[in-house]
Amino acid sequence: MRISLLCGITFLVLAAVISCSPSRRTDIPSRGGFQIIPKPQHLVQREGRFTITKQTAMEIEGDYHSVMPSAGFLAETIQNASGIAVTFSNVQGRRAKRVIHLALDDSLVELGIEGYTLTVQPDRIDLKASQPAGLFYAVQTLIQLMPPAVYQPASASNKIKIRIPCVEIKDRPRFGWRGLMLDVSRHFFPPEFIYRFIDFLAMHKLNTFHWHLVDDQGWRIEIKKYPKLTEVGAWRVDREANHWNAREPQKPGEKATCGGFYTQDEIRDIVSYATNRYITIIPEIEMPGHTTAALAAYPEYSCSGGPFSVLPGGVWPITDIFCAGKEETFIFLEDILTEVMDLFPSRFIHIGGDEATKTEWEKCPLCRERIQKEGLKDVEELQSYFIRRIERFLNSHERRLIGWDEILEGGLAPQATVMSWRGTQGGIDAARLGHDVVMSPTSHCYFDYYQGDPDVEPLAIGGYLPLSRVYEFDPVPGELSAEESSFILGGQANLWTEYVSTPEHAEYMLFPRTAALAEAVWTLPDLKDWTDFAGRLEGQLARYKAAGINYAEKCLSPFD
Ligand code: TNX
Repeated sequence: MRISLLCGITFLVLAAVISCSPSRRTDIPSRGGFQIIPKPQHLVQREGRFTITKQTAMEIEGDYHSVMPSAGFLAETIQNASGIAVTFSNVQGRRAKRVIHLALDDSLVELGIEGYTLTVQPDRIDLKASQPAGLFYAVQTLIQLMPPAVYQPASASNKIKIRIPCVEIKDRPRFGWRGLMLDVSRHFFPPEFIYRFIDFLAMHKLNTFHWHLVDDQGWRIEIKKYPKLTEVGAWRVDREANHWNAREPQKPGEKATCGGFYTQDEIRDIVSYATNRYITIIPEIEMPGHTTAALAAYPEYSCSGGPFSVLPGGVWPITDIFCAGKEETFIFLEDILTEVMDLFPSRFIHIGGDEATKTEWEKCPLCRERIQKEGLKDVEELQSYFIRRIERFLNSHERRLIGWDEILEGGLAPQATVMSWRGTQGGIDAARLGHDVVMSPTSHCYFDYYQGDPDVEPLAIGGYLPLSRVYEFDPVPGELSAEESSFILGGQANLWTEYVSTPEHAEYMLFPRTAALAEAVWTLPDLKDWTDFAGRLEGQLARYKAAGINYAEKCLSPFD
C-alpha cells in the first residue's frame, strides 16, 4: 500500500469521476472485539457504527500543511478500498454530520507529541492531537477499525463497504524511539521495497527506520565526492549459490555483478516519503570496521593500503578497517558525513562502531604514532579517540552520534547515544553514565534469528527468537532505577540480511514479529498480555494477508 499524498483539489476531481458500483462486498466481521495492534491505552466501546458513504466529507481544523499528511493518507486509504473519494473542507469547529473531522487541539498537550484521541460516533468521527504525528497515529488506529481488506493494494475494482464500530480511544506511546533496522548491504533491496518497508513501519506506529547502508559486502549510498564508493563498493562477485560463510573472494579479473545502490535523488524521495509518515530515517555509516566495501574503492584509507575486494560473504574477524593514524581518513569520513547529513535531516547519525578487530592498528606505524601523540593507552582508546573525533564533527553540525555498544570500550564519547545489542549490559552501563540508550538486544530483537523449527524454517543465521519472546521485550531493564531508566529512549529490532536475499524472505522474517515489537515499544507494560495479543493478532494477520505480506504463518505454534 504505497500511498502518495494528494491535495484536496485532486480529491474533489476524483470524487467527480469515480462512481460507486452497486454490488458492494460486505465487510469481514471482526471476531474477538477490537483487534488493534499495538494495544491503545484507553478504549471504550460504544453502540452503533459509522458507515462511509459517498456523502462522507472530511473536515480539517488547524494548519493545512500539518493536517494534510494524515488527512491525505486516510482519504487515500478510503478511496483505494471503497472507491469513494471523500470531499474536503476547511472548517473551524462547525459540527457537521457524517464527517470525519481531523483537528489539531492544543488542549491535548498532556498526550505528548505522538498521543491522540479518536472518537467514532454513528454520525461523525473525530481525530484529535496536539501535534501532527499524533493525528497520524489516530489515522492508523482508525484504519485498523476498518475491515482488514482495506489494506489491499490500490486497485480500481476495490469496492469494500467500510463500517467502523463506535468507540472512544485515548492513546499515546510509551517510548519515543520505536525502531526497525534494515541491512541493505549484505543484500541490496530495491527502492520499491524500501517504500513498502516504510509503509510497514507506519502501520505498526513505529517512527524510526534505521537504515544500515554500508558494510563489508556492499556500499549502498551514492556519495558525489567519492564516486568509486558505489562504482566499486556497491558490487561484488556473485556467490549467492554458496553458503554465506563459504564464499570464495573475487578472483583477479573477475567481474562483480551482484549488488546495487541508491542514488541521492532516490534517497531524497524516500526521506520525504518517510517524513510524511512521521518516520525518521537514521542512516548508518559504519566505522572503523565493517568497511571492506569502502576500502575496496579507496584502499588508501586502510593501514596496509590494500588491495581489497568487496566481500561476497562472511569473513571473521574483521581486521581490514579504516586507519586511525592518517589525517586523510578523517577528511574522507567527514566529507562522506557531510553529504549524508545533507540527505538525512535526522538528529542522530549512526556510525556503527561494532566488531572492529584492531590487529592492523597494532602493527601500523601511523596508528602507533597517534596513540603516543594523543597519550592513549592502547588500541581500544584509539577507537575511542576515533569516535570522539567523529562525534565532535557531528556535534558541530547540530547532529548527535549513536553507535553500537562497542563504542563504550576505551571510553564513551561525551554526548554519544548507545545502541545496546550484545545483551542489555552495554545499555545499562551507558544509562548509569548518564548517556541515552536504545535497547536492541539479540535476546529479543534479532529478526535474522530462527522463529521456529530450524529443520523446516528457511536457513537463518542461527539463534531462536519466537514471536512470544519478542512480545516479552521490555526496553527498560529491571536493574535500572527510575532516574536511570529515563535515559532509555526506546527499542528497536534489527533485520540483518546475510541469509535474507529477497523482499519476500525479508517479510517472512519481519512478520508478525514486528507486531510484537510494536506493542513492546508502544504499549504500557501493565496493559500487555500475551493471550490477549495472540487474539488480536488474528486481525493483524488478516491485514497482512490483504496487503500481500508474506508473513510467517506458523508464528503462534512454531513447532507444529
Ligand atoms: C552482529 S549487531 C552484527 C552484524 C551481523 C549480526 C548478525 C551488530 C552491531 N553487528 O554485523 O549482521 O550480528 O546477527
